[in-house]
Amino acid sequence: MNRMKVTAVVLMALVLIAAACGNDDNSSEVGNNTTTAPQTEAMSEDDAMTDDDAMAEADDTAAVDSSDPIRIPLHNWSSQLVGAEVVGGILEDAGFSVEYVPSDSQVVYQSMCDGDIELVHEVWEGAFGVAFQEQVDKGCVLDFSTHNAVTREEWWYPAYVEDQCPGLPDWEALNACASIFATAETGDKGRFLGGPVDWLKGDAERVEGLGMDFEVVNAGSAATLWAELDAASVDETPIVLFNWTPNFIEAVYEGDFIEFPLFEDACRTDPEWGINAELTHDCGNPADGYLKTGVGEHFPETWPTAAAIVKRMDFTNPMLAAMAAAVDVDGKEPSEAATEWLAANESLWKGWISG
Ligand code: TMO
Repeated sequence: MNRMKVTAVVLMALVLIAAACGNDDNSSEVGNNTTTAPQTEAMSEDDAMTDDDAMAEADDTAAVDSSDPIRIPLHNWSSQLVGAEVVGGILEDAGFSVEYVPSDSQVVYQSMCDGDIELVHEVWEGAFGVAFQEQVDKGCVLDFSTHNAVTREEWWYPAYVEDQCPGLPDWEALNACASIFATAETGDKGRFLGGPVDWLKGDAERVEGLGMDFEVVNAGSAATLWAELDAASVDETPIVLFNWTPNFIEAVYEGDFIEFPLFEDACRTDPEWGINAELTHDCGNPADGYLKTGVGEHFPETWPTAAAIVKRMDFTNPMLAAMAAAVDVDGKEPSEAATEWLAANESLWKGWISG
């Protein structure tokens, strides 16, 4: 809305200037800033304000950002789906158009590098740190901002499993009772129910690196994880599955993350690091991981105002947990949850727009 008003005012100004210049082609350039010369150059020719200078200046202030839609990925967990439409809703309020693109949550970093996606507002260190950093190191993706939220993504069990497997949350205690997690599918190995394959590549490597008697079975969707947890909880069937925080889970189930050997970056890359000198991944995921916003290098170049707004966006643990709960507990559609979040937090995000 704001932008429409701004555009109208600028259009008026351009019409006046164009009339003065005797050139009525200029109004077509509103919203399209590819041709504007830097203002300093225009001014350096002559101290006096010429009509040409005025036109250049009007263009500078009128049309810095591209009018193309800003492409935001949609992934396969609830806080992200809600947050994507929150980010999009804020940008729309500021006058930009957005497009939502269902995306694989690992491949998206390559897509940003290729200039096909503008931003990822939930870069979780545990799941995506490696894929993200690879593109940041290339220079085509920017490590743009770090949210207030602190994240953890890890093997997790509901509290009743503690009685069935003494010594939890220690990973060696878990491994010692692997057989109680065995199913027809996993034979004499314990079954670890992992997330969809695009979230994490490291579980099977960890089982190997730590020599665990477990087999990783990947759920097809987040909904499968929660359905299995729900079903297991009814009769207290042993279960260990992938979970994370912030999430809706902590408001609904008691339970804990498994404590693996503490994460260090080298654990993922240096076989000699850790208790297994021959293999990587002999450690847990980061226990206090970051949540970042990553953007394609092209984004602040093409949409500088929008990028400045995105940079000010800052999500906390309670915000993300509530976005997830709106969908997974209250059964709302992500767009409905996003609309409600925007209505309830207007002064916060208006501040992100105005700076
Ligand atoms: C990226 N995730 C929060 C699903 O672990």
